[in-house]
Amino acid sequence: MNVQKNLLQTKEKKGAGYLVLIDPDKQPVEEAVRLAGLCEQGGVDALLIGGSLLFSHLFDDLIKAIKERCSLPLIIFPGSTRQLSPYADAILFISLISGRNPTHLISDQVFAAPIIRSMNLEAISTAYMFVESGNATSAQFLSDTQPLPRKKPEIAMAHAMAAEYLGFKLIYLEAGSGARQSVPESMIHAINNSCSLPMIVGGGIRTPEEAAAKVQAGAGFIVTGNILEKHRDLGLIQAFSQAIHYKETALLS
Ligand code: 1GP
Repeated sequence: MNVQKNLLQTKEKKGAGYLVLIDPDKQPVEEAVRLAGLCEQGGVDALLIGGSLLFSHLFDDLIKAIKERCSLPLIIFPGSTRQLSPYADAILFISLISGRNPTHLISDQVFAAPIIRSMNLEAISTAYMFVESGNATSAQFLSDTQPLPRKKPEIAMAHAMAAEYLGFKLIYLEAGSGARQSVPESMIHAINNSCSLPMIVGGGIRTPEEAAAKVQAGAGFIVTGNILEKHRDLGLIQAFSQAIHYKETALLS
């Protein structure tokens, strides 16, 4: 399976794609497997696995257990170079381009690349940008970088244009897990008008309406994490899927 191609086809067909983040530190393996099953039933398009920290030593076990019970594409969303596994389908190969910390711009990638090659994992080149979100998120603290100011979309736009010229395949606009304020629609809109790369948007998205607003502004993919850890509810997952898959929803109604 070519995961990147699969994601782009999903976006084409459904209008936008729905990704759910499963953080290995936030739940025991059995709970994560159950959540993955609900996601599959509820119309989610792919799962992201990863977290800012990794306390759990069961990363491989978790991925294997989910793979056994769920057929959704499993994509590693690595918080560090320790989050690699040959059992996943792909990895977001991210460079934190909103920051100026060389470790996360290129150094981590140099250490990870040979291992990813030996694991035969599909690497999806992703320009990762933190956006100011009203509170200090773990990812910002741990990466020792400053987020993009939320009221200055032109700075975010310039980063997105640079990402396109540098050859990245995706942009990930991140407010941070548990963010008080999600990425503003005005910023998504500005980037969408100035750059042709598909955009993943996540962090602090708590309702299907909020997800729909991001899609309307130009997000190609929406990520939710925390909200489903709190409410492991099939109805909520379905509501997110319908809000995000606007083309499919329009056809069905
Ligand atoms: C983090 O965007 C994801 O990268 C998910 O954020 O947990 O706030 O939904 P939440």
